Amino acid sequence: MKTSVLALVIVVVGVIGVALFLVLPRQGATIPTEEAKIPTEAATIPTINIGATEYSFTIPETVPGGLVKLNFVNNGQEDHHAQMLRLNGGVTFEQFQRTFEEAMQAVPVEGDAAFFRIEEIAALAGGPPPTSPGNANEVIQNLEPGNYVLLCFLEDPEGIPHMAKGMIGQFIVTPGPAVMPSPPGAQATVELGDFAFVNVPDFAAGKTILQVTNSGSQPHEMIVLRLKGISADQLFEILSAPPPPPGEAPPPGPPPFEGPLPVESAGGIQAFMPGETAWTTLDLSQGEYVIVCFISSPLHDNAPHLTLGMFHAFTIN
Ligand SMILES: [Cu+2]
Repeated sequence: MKTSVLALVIVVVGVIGVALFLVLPRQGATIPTEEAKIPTEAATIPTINIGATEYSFTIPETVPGGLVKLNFVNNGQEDHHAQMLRLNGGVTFEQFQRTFEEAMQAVPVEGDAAFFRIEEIAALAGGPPPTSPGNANEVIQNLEPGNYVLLCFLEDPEGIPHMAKGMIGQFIVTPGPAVMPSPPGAQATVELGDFAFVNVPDFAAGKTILQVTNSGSQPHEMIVLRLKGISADQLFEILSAPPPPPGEAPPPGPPPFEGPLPVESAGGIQAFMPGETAWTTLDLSQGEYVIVCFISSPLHDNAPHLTLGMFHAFTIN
């Protein structure tokens, strides 16, 4: 998704600015300039730039709380994403780092379940979705103040998750402005439920600001993938195959497919908590797509949500 919604936001902010200008009482030249400026500034959602490459993030040390637009640019050679986590109150970056390293060491023995210990000290807090090299994605989120980390779970060609190669970022969210900017105007909405994508709109080609609400009781995500020479049924079969036991390589051939999955990252938003709403800009063209939630459910033997119903195929003509 190379293009941005900046132009639209400028238009929206402009419209709000004009509306406020029309609605606010005018007192001629007696209004001090500072006061007159406040409504326009409060209506702007600040943009935070996040960069990704092999294997690190760039992000400002501090980010203002409240509604922010996260503009994620992949400057690398591999796909990257930025799953954000908000550390529980009192948890330091050092404590997170220690827990994270212990979890990574436990993966060969415990498998993906080792990551649940990270969730004991942090909450999944959304973030930009998988993004292919040279491309960008935008999400708008309401950030609570606190200590945050970014993780890239995507794997290198050897199957090692990027976060194990140092792809961890950190930032602090400071208290938000007294007057919140207005939420972005969405053209479509979708809900993430237990365990289904609910009220999925008819996606159209071109740009759509999609409002995404987690109406379930578990964290969920919405990852959009474009299919390249594979059917949705075939992809489902591959993704829902049980993973090999921890520490074991996948069984040798005959493969359904070898090498990287024949899919392309097409936007979405990383996992966030129940009751929260966020926005993501989709820019889709003609083709076959699926929406997937890869989060696993501790209540269902760690089965990925995609096997419980969070796998939705659609076509754009
Ligand atoms: Cu889910």
